[in-house]
Amino acid sequence: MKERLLELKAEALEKVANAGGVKELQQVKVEYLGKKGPITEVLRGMGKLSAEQRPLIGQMANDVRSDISSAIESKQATLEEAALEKQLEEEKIDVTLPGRPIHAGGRHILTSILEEIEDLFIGMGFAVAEGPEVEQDYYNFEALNLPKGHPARDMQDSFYITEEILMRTHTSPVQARTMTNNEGKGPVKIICPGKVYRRDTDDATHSHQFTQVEGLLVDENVRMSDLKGVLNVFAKQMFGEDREIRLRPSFFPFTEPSVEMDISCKVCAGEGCSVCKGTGWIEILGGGMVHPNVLEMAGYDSKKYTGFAFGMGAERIAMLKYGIDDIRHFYTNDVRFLNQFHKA
Ligand code: 2NL
Repeated sequence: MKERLLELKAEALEKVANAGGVKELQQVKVEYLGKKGPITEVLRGMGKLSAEQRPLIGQMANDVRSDISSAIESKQATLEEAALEKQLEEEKIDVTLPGRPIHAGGRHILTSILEEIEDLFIGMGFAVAEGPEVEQDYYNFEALNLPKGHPARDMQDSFYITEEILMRTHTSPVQARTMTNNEGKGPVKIICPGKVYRRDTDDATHSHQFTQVEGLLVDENVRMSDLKGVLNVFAKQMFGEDREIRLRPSFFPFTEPSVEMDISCKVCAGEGCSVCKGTGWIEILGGGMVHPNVLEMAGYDSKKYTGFAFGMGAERIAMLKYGIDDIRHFYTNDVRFLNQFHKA
């Protein structure tokens, strides 16, 4: 029996030593230490032994079991360590490789310029108001002193949906709506940015859809000098403190008197060049005192309330500020054009 146990031990230890994987090792464990294994078999036959032999063989069998068991355990640890080592080796990453570049998006230049204009007027106490792009004839024309038959609302200049509904041709209807909603009370102090639509043949300076920002201030004692002051702050903050403004008389059906504003040319500092066509001045927006008819139609007493209004094309502002020579660049979305305006 003693020989049999030593034989089993040698056999088992050899198999443990030769086991190439955890699975194989597990099989050896089941084979030798399991309930149906040869050692259990030996223990079962102990009844035939003498009283002196029995404890000796019992002890020996237990020693053999525990020797095999610890051999398996240590082999298991070795195998696991080797497997981990192999995995680490295979999954090694080269931290010195260059990373993949992440192409982060950026704001469209038109969005940036709109935010800049908005922030600037918000800084002077204006609120931002928005309204529908598909508008009623009443708010787009009638309420702005453009009655039916007026030459400035010629069918050919607008996109009509029905006879009474059209794509707004300016953002003024938002202001007409805001005034109407304010029920004849002051102050109204808003800017209205948004898309506008005009039937036009696209070229370098015209687009059938562009972005307008209009401003409106209605209250008691609002004067032309208030308009001039606000626009002077706007021009200097947008284009530089060294810029001068000037107002020239003009005409709009919804303002009286009406003006156009120029800023001094930066390229030639007033001397005259190709950018300002030799005049030293560049036109940037139009405005004036809100026509009494417009105030009255919106429910204001034009003897008590006055107001100023102005409007500008956001594309034109961006073109002047950044030297962009074609309005179509804003809508063609060539990334080489757009990326120029992304910071870092
Ligand atoms: C331009 C000129 C202008 C206005 C817009 C306006 C609005 C109301 C009443 C009176 Cl509710 N006026 N807006 C006034 C003068 C000029 O826009 O060149 N836009 C691109």
